[in-house]
Amino acid sequence: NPSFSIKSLSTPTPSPPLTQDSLKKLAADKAVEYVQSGMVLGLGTGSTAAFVVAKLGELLVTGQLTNIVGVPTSKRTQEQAASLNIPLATLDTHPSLDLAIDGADEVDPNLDLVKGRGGALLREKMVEAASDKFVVVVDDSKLVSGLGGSGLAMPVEVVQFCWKYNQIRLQELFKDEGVEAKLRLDGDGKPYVTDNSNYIVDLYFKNPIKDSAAAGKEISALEGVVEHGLFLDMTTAVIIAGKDGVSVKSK
Ligand code: ABF
Repeated sequence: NPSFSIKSLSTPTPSPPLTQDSLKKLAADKAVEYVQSGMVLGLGTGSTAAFVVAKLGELLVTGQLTNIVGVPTSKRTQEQAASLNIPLATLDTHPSLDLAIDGADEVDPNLDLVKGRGGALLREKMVEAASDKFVVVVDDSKLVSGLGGSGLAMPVEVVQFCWKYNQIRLQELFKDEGVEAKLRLDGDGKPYVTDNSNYIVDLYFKNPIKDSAAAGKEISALEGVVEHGLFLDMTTAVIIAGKDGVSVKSK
């Protein structure tokens, strides 16, 4: 199995054309090399993490992996893993995990992350914080020079009670940065409801967040905020698939 002390390595990828899905699968296949029989695993959410879960299912069928237990980070992942007969558990029964593997929305040069555009940030953060190692799988479109710099959402999960009050307070918190705070809606135009029955207020930054640690603390200090999508100092390694191959970065 690969060592986490490897700083960076590249392996050639097969030709020809790599779609974004094939890049995600390449990253997922590499990440699964870190999995050993008997491990308790955090199972991520999103299209890249779904390739990881699918591969784990395959390895169980062929007998190349045995005796693994997965702790899913969303109902979606729970359903996928159950359909592949991956034994499942929760943090209540397995409060310490060996390894979590999950996707991300943004990865900065410090290997800090924005996560949660898929809506699963709370369970992802709980499971990944409980894991000894946390491996992130992305295609290279997720790399940013600073978090919040993609112009896309940085999610904040809030309780439904007086969500608008928190939307206003979040916008106020970052008024100097000109942040827009918007309630996330589902496909029917109704508020998006998380697996934990909360709402999500998405923050849109105009520029990368200057001090993401301070921003995270300030957001968490608001009563009624459940969790935010800044995943700081949590990453063990990031597996990045791009047209030139798969690289592994660790701190
Ligand atoms: C999860 O899925 C989330 O934290 C992140 O929002 C999203 C990434 O999805 P994808 O792999 O489909 O881009 O990892």
